[in-house]
Amino acid sequence: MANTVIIGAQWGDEGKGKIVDMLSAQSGLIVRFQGGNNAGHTIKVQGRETILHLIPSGILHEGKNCLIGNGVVLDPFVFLKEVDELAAKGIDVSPGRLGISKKTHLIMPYHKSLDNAREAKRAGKKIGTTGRGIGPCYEDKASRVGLRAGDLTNPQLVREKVRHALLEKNVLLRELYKYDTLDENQVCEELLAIAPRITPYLKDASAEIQKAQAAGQDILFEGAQGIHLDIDHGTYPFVTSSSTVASSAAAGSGVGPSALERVVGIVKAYTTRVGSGPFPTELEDDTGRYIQTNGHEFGATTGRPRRCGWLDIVILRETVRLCGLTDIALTKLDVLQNLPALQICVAYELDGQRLEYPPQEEGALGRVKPVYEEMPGFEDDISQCTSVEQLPDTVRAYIARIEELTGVRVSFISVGADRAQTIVR
Ligand code: 2SA
Ligand code: GDP
Ligand code: MG
Repeated sequence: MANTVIIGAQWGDEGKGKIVDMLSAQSGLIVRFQGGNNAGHTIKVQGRETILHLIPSGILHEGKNCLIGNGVVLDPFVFLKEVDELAAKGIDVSPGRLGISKKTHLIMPYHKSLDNAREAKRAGKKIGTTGRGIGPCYEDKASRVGLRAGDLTNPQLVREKVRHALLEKNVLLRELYKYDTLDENQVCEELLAIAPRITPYLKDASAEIQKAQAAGQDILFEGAQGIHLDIDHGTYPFVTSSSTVASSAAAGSGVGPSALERVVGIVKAYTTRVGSGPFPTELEDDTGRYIQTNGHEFGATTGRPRRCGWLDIVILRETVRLCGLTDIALTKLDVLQNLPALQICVAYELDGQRLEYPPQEEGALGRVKPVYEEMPGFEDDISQCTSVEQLPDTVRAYIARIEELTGVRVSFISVGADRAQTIVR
C-alpha cells in the first residue's frame, strides 16, 4: 500500500478513525504522532462503536501492531483506562502489539488544572479547549521541564521533576487563578503506583518502525485533530498545541520525511468545528441544525455540539498545499441527503478582494465573506451504495467538482459510519 499519513483536512472529526481502521488491514504498524486524548476517533464495525482517544485506530485489527509516538502527549491514567476498556471487549492490548515511545511526554494532573484554570480566566476569549491538559503539557515539553514516559522507570527522576514543576505551577494556580493547588507527594505516588503497568509498553519507537519496514510492512501514520488546528498553520490562536500537518508524522514518530510516501486527507463533505475560532462557512440556521442532527455532530471526547457549515474549498486548498495531499477520503456524504441544494465555498472576499487561500493575518479569517457555487442536492439514500456507479449523478458531480477545485483525487468515499460503508475507487 505504501507508507501512508492520514490527516484531518479541516478542523477535525472528519472520520479519520474510520479510514485509519479501514486502511489498517493493509498495514503492519499504525502510529499516532501528535495530540493526545483530546482526540476522539470513532470506529464502527458491524454496528459496534468504539471511540479511541490515545490508542491508534488499528487496534481493532488482530495481528496489527500499534505505537504511540514521541509527538503525542500521553495521560497515563487515560491510557490505562482505554487499555482496560479494550481488553474487556476481548481485544489484545498487550505490550506485544502496543507500544509507547520512551520520549512521549506525560500529561500530569497540573496540566489539566492549568488548562481549565486558564480557560476560565479567558472569559470572553475562550479557545474552547477539551480541558485535557494538552496545551500546558506541550508548554512543559518546549520549556524542557516535562516528564517523559521513559522517566517512569526512574522514581527519583519523577520526584525531582514533579517537585520542580509544582514549585512554579502551584504558585500560578493559587495566586493567579485562585485554583486548587496539587500535593507533590500525592502526584508522585499516584503516578508511581501505575508506573509498573505502563513500563512494559515502553519502546524505542523509531527502532520499532524501522523493524517493521525491514520486514516489508507498510506504516500507517494516524493524525489527530485537523490541519486548521495546527499550532503554526492553523487559525491561531484558536488552535491546538501540536503540529497536525502531515510532515509532523516524521518528527512525531522518529522517521525521516522520505518515509512518508502517501498523504490521505480526510475531508468531510461539509465542514464542522468544535471550540471557538473563525469559521467562514458556518451555518447558524436550520440547514446547520439539520446537518448537526443528521450527522450526529457532537464531540467524541467532550460531547460538545459541533458547529456545522458548507464545504470550504479555500481551507482545503491550503491543506493540499501544506500537506502535499496525494488522495482525499471524502466522508459523511450520506449526511447531505435531502438538502435541496449544496453550496461549495470556492473563494473568499475580503475588503473588496477575491482570495483563493485563507488570509494569514490574525483575525482576518473572521472577516471574510464566502463566495459560493451552488450544486444540486440529492434525495436518494446512498448509505448502501458500494460503487461509484451506484451513486446518483448529482453526488458524482459533487465529488468531481471537489476533485477539480482541489486538484486531488477522491480515492475513498464514505457513505456511513460502518467500516463496510466505504467505496474504494
Ligand atoms: P485542545 O484541548 O487544547 O487541543 O483544544 C484546542 C482546540 O483544538 C480543538 N480540538 C478538537 N477539535 C475537534 N475534535 C477534537 N476531538 C474531539 C472530537 C473534540 C470534542 O473528536 O470530537 O470531543 O470536543 C479536538 N480536540 C481538540 C478544540 O476544540 C479547541 O478548539
Ligand atoms: P475523527 O476524529 O476524524 O476520527 O472523527 P470522529 O470520530 O470524531 O467523528 C466522526 C463521526 O462521524 C463519528 O461518529 C463516525 O462514526 C462518523 N462517521 C464517519 N464516517 C461517516 C460517514 O461516512 N457517514 C456517517 N453518517 N457517519 C460517519
Ligand atoms: Mg474526533
